[in-house]
Amino acid sequence: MKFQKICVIGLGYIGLPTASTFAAHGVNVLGVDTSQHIIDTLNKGKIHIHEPGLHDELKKAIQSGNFKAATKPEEADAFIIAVPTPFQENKFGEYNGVTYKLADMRAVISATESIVPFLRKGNLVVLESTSPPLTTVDLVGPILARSGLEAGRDFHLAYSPERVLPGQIMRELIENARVIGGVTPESAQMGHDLYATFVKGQIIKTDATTAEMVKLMENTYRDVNIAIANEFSRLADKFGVDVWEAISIANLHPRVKILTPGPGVGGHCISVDPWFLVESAPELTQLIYHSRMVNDAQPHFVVNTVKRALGSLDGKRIAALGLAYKPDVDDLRESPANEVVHLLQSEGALVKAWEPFKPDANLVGITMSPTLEDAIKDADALLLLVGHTEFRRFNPMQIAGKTKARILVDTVNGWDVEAWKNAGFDIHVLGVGKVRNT
Ligand code: SAJ
Repeated sequence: MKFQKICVIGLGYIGLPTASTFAAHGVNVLGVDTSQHIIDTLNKGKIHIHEPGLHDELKKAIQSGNFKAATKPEEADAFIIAVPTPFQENKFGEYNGVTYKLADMRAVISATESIVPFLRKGNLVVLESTSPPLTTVDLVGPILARSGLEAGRDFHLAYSPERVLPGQIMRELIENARVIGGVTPESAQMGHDLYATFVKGQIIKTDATTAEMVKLMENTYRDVNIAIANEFSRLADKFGVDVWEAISIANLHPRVKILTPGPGVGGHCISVDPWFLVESAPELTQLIYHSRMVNDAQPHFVVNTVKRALGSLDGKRIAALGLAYKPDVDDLRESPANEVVHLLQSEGALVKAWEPFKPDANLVGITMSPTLEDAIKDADALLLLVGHTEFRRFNPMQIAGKTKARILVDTVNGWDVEAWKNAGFDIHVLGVGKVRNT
């Protein structure tokens, strides 16, 4: 095997599944993370994130002796960088009066720097972190050159974006098509050979900057399409139309596939990545910018819907069901639900949040309930913010016995209106301009 030992730097939602999958396929993997807590947790065979199938894969990898975790890299045949690229907190770009967010590349920079002392001739370095165009060539390559070795001549350098869907990562890592962009065709080939260890989907070779663009285009395409669904929900509300019904009819057209409206777009990918294109070329990205604005404003539309259901929010007790950024995941990053809770509170509402995937989450300014019962008992309204399967499966009669609330606001079309109505609830669904239960 060409790749007997690899280092995976960054053991989060992407790095850890990737490291575990390589180890399960016979590669000796050193997982690297700057957090000693994460390293200790993993070396004990425990896990710090929730992803179906990951814990089992990791346990297998540890038992086989193929996986260990440490805070520093070692010499290896290949290095994979899978660290986060969030926004900068306090710095923004500006173009023609428009303010835009900027990528914080510090983790990519320090992960790359950590490889420099261990880089050897013939090695492969792959960046997986979603990054602005030209990062591989203009940022990673020059840092690695501090080793005295040149990318494309002495070692191989490639960009290969992860494209897996949280909640289905373990399956999609293996089955999805994978793009490998090399700084040279040889680098792309080496990347191909590395991922062929486990990828069953097509592996497409291209150059590094194209691969970076592909990743950003995919997530931006989704963001723009969710924005139009969210805008349709506001129009439907205005015109007394049920957006869910209208979308399902429109989608019968063979060339139309409208996505789903909701409380907004969250997570660490779709709500972040389009900004990397805006940052790179603000003069060319009006549609992308405005789609971000539409999605970021959707929590305000949720609050208006809640206000219509409850009248004034002042002093009203609201049980917010779900804080994750999407159904059946424990990831609360950039969650629109979080923003909704803050907006409701700013209008005087008393909100208790229940998140079954992270009941003990510590979020500034948000009161978490330890149980569902605690969240809903004294509520004036229940607000469904995430379509977790367990929420969708609620038995309306049972819930009616556990809460004094008789008003529901459903932002994800997750509940059967008739069933809840029969249990005595008045239900308001986001993007439904007429009250559906009349
Ligand atoms: N959402 C909607 N309506 C929809 C679909 C999603 O409001 O119709 C919302 C979700 O509730 C969530 C956000 O958008 O708040 C993003 O969710 P998602 O399921 O669309 O995507 P992510 O962020 O979990 O994963 C995306 C995926 N990209 C694409 O589908 C193009 C995944 O394949 C990528 O690997 C991942 O980003 C990533 O890591 O970049």
